Amino acid sequence: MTSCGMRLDAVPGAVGEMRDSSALVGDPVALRKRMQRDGYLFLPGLLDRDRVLAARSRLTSELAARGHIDPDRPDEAVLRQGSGFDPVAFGERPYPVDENPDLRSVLDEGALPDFHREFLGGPVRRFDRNLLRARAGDQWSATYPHCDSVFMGRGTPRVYTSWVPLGDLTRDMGGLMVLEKSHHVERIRHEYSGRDVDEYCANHPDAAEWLAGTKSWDGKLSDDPVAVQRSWGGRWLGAEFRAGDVVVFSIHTVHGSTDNLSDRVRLSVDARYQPAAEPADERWVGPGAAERSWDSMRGRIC
Ligand SMILES: O=C(O)CCC(=O)C(=O)O
Repeated sequence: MTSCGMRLDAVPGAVGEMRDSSALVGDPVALRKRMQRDGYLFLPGLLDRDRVLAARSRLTSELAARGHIDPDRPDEAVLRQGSGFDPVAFGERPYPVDENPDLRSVLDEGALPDFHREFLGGPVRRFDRNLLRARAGDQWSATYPHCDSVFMGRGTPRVYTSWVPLGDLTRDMGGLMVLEKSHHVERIRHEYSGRDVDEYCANHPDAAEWLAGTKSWDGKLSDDPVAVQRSWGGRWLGAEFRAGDVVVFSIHTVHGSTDNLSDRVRLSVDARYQPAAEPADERWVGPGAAERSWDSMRGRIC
């Protein structure tokens, strides 16, 4: 098991399996208690598998049309070497969900919004900005450790991410990993999670560079997942994910992903839900939410 090119399981006890919480669906009190304790809920088979696969199909067709995957086996999404595939340009972008009706249906109808309504105890709002991830190749095979709080912490803290694998992921394809009980680590919460990717120190000499966009922070907790586990304890937890599974986690849960060591493209989407009546981070909702803009930069006295 590697992430960002580093072996996570070199130290005994450093990795483990996510706990299956699907038996708790229908019992919101138990779900909240489990979230409070673990910082995530792994819900295998919660979603309509056929819908998830149909949503995937649209993306693999796009990849095939652009010549990035083997056209004879588009379902497998086997990467064509030298095809110029750029996982960041294709994935890692706000995804226009409306252009993929099956994905829209997964996110807005049935089990997923029902789950969030039950879990949050009332009407929910899905963020308008949803991220597609395509992970493949050496350089972009994983996501570095971070918390979502630094990206979307300007509204209610009751924002929950749903990470949805678009397809069956064998172990060598990697997938989401969460750091066990990291949402309880006070220092992460107060030092790292207190920051915001669009904030700069207005009284520092480099303020103009932040405003011009020549200086920025990418929200990383660290680019070394092994050091993160050693420093903060807990295990990196993962699973072998299938289409139809979902992992829900809090904005204070440290997470990232394991490397995709296979020859196939790993596709997933992350969508966020919060109580409809609570304040929402303006960068993620409403018109223009899809494009992150420097207008959202905020200066503070540091
Ligand atoms: O899919 C991944 O590589 C990581 C996903 C992630 O970081 C997120 O959902 O916030």
